[in-house]
Amino acid sequence: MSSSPSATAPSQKPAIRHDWSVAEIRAIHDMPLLDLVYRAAEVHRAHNDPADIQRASLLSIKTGGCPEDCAYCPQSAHHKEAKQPRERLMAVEAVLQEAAAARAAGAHRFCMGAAWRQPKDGPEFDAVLSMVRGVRAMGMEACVTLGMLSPSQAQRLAEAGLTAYNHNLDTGPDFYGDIISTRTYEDRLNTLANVREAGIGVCCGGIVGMGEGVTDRAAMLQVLANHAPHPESVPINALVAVEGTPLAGTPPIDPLDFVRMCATARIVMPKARVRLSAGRKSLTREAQVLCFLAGANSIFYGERLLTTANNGEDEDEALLADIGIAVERPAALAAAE
Ligand code: SAM
Ligand code: DTB
Ligand code: SF4
Repeated sequence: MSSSPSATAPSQKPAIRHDWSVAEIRAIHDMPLLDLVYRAAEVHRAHNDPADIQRASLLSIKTGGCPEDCAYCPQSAHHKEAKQPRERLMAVEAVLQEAAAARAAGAHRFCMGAAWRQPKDGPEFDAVLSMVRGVRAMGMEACVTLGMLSPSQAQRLAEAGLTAYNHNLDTGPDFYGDIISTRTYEDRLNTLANVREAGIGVCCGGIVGMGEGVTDRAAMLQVLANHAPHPESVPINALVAVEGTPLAGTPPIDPLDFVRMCATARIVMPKARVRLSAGRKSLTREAQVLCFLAGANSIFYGERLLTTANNGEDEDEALLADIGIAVERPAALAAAE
């Protein structure tokens, strides 16, 4: 095995650390790939059941017309060429129907995304609270991503039973300004602190393949891993380069670099759920299996992400079956509360 910082004896449970340097993380990331995957698998198996791969379904409950200017996002009102129409917030019943269908197909978690800079208090926020209560009543985990959140909004979501709030750092602090100008890294960290303070699980990760350097990727993982506690959930997205966004035409990342990112996230955050998120459609089955071996333990399940396509449920069920993981499809609920 190659030597690297903070190496652990194979049988020893690696310590959970919050004092990583960017250089240490980069050294792990850059290890020979087989050593990296082997080490990540060891950390994964010391802390988690490798057969526990969570399926999360996603729904865009309010699409398009977002005032933020995130360069990757087709929902930004700044990228008119992306032609994503602005829609209103979906009705609570329609959302709960989708949640029930996701549950029946075998989802464990239901994630709802809204293209807002921040939610407005009032009827729309109240409707989101009802959606959260409805999803929880079906026995699924509930996650929402609504933009920036005030402490009182976080508190109300916690009272509704929200399992986790997704708010990504997207990239490292030095590259961030190349991607978003309408809100700062500090704004994002404040929202994450409000979520944590309210007792909601933190879901926070980022995107690879936007033109950032490997050091930016390591720097993002450093910010995440130096939070105590670590985020419970870390989505790793590969850029989906959507026509009409400023990042259209960006060359796709090498799938092996995606594997490296999953493995490094697993090593520095041993217990977090590392989520194989956007961009999975461009990975082969074999690349996905390598990600699972390296510690990724969740997928988005269902043929749509928010506005872009995802792998079909049948395809994923077959992939999981082929690696020995059965998808249970629970009986439909009589009625959503
Ligand atoms: N508006 C909310 C926010 O940004 O906080 C929630 C929705 S936003 C679409 C959730 C995350 O999806 C983003 O932070 C980004 O990491 C990821 N994402 C969005 N568009 C993407 C794309 N084209 N490719 C990969 N990831 C993307
Ligand atoms: C996350 O990190 N990835 C998901 C979820 N959190 C909300 C969203 C991916 C969106 C991909 C582009 C789209 O479908 O619009
Ligand atoms: Fe808006 Fe979220 Fe898209 Fe940024 S990523 S433009 S905040 S919907």
